[in-house]
Amino acid sequence: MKKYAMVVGMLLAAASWCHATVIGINDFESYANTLELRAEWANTANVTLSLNTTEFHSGNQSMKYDYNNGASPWYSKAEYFLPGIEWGVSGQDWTGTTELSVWYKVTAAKEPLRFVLVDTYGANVFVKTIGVVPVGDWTEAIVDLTAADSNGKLLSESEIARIARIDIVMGGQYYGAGTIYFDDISRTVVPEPATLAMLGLGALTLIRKRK
Ligand SMILES: [Ca+2]
Repeated sequence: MKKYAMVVGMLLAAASWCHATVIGINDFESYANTLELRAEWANTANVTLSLNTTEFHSGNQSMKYDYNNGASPWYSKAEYFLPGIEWGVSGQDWTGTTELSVWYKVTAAKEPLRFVLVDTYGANVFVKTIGVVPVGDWTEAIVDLTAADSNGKLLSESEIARIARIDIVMGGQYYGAGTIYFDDISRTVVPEPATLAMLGLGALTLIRKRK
């Protein structure tokens, strides 16, 4: 019985040790100027991206996103290739990621805000439309990656293990212009119960071998 008490103890220790972890993706503090930001953030024709030092959620800087959807391709998109990925080969392994968090501030509103996760093969594997976000102060958009996206699609285990790009899209619905600032993009990782169960099994195996 002592051994089972030990296993339970180890499980509890593992559970408290494996709490949720927030992993920063981009806080826009590393860029010296707009050119450096644009080297990492590509954009479509209808959006102008710049480093901004007057509006920010953290630190001293954010990304200003000026768009005008009144011309082809009738939407705006900024693409951020995640560090360390090899396009077409391997992405970042986001296994265990439960949510994506992005802070934004709107000073001129017109179009619906949308976040898209793209895998290393260029497929849009998770599309979440937040909607037309109103003018206001800094707001956190939390995208639940464990639930279905705006198309009713769930992220598969293989897709979440090869995330390569985050797209910030202002969808073409009203073909208008607006300005929105972005800061503090992060993701939260929570170990799955299966991981804890595996730890428990591992502990049991160890104890049995010691008999
Ligand atoms: Ca910042």
